[in-house]
Amino acid sequence: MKPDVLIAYPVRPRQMAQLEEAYTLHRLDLAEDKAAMLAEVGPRCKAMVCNGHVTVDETFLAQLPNLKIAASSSVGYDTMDVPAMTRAGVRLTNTPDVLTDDVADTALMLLLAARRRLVQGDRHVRTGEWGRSGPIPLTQSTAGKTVGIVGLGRIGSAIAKRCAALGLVVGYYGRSEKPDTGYRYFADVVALAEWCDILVAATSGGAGTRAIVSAAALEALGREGSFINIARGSVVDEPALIAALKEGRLGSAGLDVFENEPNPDPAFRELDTVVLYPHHASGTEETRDKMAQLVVDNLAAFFAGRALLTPVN
Ligand code: 8YV
Repeated sequence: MKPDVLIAYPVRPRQMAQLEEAYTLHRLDLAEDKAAMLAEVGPRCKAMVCNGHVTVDETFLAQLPNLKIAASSSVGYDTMDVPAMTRAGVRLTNTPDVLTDDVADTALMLLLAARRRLVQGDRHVRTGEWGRSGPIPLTQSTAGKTVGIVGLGRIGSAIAKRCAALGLVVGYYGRSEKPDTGYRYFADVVALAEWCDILVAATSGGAGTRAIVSAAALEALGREGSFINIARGSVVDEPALIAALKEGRLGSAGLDVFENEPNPDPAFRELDTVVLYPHHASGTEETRDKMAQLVVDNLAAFFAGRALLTPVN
């Protein structure tokens, strides 16, 4: 008898085939009537595959009374109530490390694109506007500037390394100082924003970091400053960000994440000074393959009674 596994969000086809081979899959992601499906198969499912877009709260868990493991294809788990999962005896695994390089690369891509107005410049050439009215206005340099990273974890550290290679001076905010890094530490995000030209959010989401990049921090960045977000939309005061961009009090922004995904505030569309990306920092064939394989391997370890590869709780 194959164990029953709920698919709340699918992984890559290659790994879906591996899951299909080992388990009886219940495709909640494809179900028209999700409530009916959960009521029918929920009690049978010992395992679940999900990702960072799936909300796992007490109500959801109550429909999966025999769930023992949730394998998420994401490093972030701010949509999941981990204490409630632990209380319910549900292990959670995520996908750290394998996505670090692509996410850090995306931060740099957004940073350079925002400061050099890549999207505006592309449109300028494409529409023939260059020939009609000459070049776009001058843009903002990056080398020699200061960058402040909010959250110097795995991804933040990878961003810091790339920034240093570009000739940026690196400072960071975190809950505690990491003296071995050689980067300048700030115990306060506003103080970091006052010091730096470019602020990059690389912290995890959730209640503890909600609007940690405040209106005051954005104000401190100023007219030539940039804000880059590859973390979560919740970590910045988004209305304040929109207002600062609109009024030219913030120079530019590069955003991979938003409060309301996949339908961000339409105000962003009107702003030439922001580069938008559809929460796709880990969205490469290579990385999504590795993330999906970790999901498969964590489930295999669980059902074989071995230690989980990347446990959260
Ligand atoms: C994913 C992410 O795009 O890993 C994360 O936390 O935000 C992204 O890598 C998302 O979870 C969908 O899989």
